[in-house]
Amino acid sequence: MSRIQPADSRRIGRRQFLGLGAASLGAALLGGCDRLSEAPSFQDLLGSAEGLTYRMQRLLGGGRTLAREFSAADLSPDFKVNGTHAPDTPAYAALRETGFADWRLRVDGLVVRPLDLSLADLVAMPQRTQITRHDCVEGWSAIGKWQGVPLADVLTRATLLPAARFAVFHCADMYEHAADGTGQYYESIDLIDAFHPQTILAHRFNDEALSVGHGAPLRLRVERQLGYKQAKYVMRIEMTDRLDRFGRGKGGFWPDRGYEWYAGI
Ligand SMILES: Nc1nc2c(c(=O)[nH]1)N[C@H]1C(S)=C(S)[C@@H](COP(=O)(O)O)O[C@H]1N2
Ligand SMILES: [Mo]
Repeated sequence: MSRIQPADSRRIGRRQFLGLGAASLGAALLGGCDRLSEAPSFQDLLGSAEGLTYRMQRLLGGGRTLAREFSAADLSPDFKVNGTHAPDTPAYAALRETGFADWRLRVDGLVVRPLDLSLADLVAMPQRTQITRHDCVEGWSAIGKWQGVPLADVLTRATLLPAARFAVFHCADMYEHAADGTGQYYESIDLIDAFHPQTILAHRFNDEALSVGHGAPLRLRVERQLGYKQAKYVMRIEMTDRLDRFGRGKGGFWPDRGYEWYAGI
């Protein structure tokens, strides 16, 4: 603990970051950390109170600690639908009509090979299932079972360009109340969370196809963070070197409205 002090935050640099993480991080991820620590927005984060939580998890936890997993007996009988219950756009309605047969996940931005993946493509990839607790910032929690494709596998298939530092998730839903045109739901995570083994693109919930309420056809599960990071209705994953060109510049729909970008729990 003594080496981590707020006043010293800007000096937690690349060497300590790499030194502490090197034992457990793979070579590809290590490259990511290196780049991450040099990003201007990452440096800003380190200077803030939120940055302290971020560094605690990243340095003390090495970035690889797992969120607790539960057993089937722990599943919540009611897992609330929160936020958008169904995206209110003609485009989403059309996709829903055909059971998402025409839906494609676009993966682009700072990648070598942009991808367009159908649900069938995603189902054909290696799957991970996990029973975890979802914690909403509004004060409720629920335990659910999620099945999907590790995001790491999708990103490996697309192959990141060296400048990539964040994954931005563009969602299908629009919040009408945003008069400045930033009403589309989006979220973002760094490469450590993107390559974390429990970070999956889920298409099944409690042994059934993901319902529209819970984010059909695909939603993010990033299990060490709060509910609003768990982007539903994911249409596109854009790899980027900076977050200030999305929405109002804070890296997510709720972060743009005052919540922390790094919502670690
Ligand atoms: N696209 C999108 N993703 C979203 C939201 C949303 O409104 N739209 N709400 C967030 C919040 S605040 C929570 S708590 C969870 C709710 O997920 P659930 O409806 O499956 O419980 O989704 C998150 N992801
Ligand atoms: Mo939430």
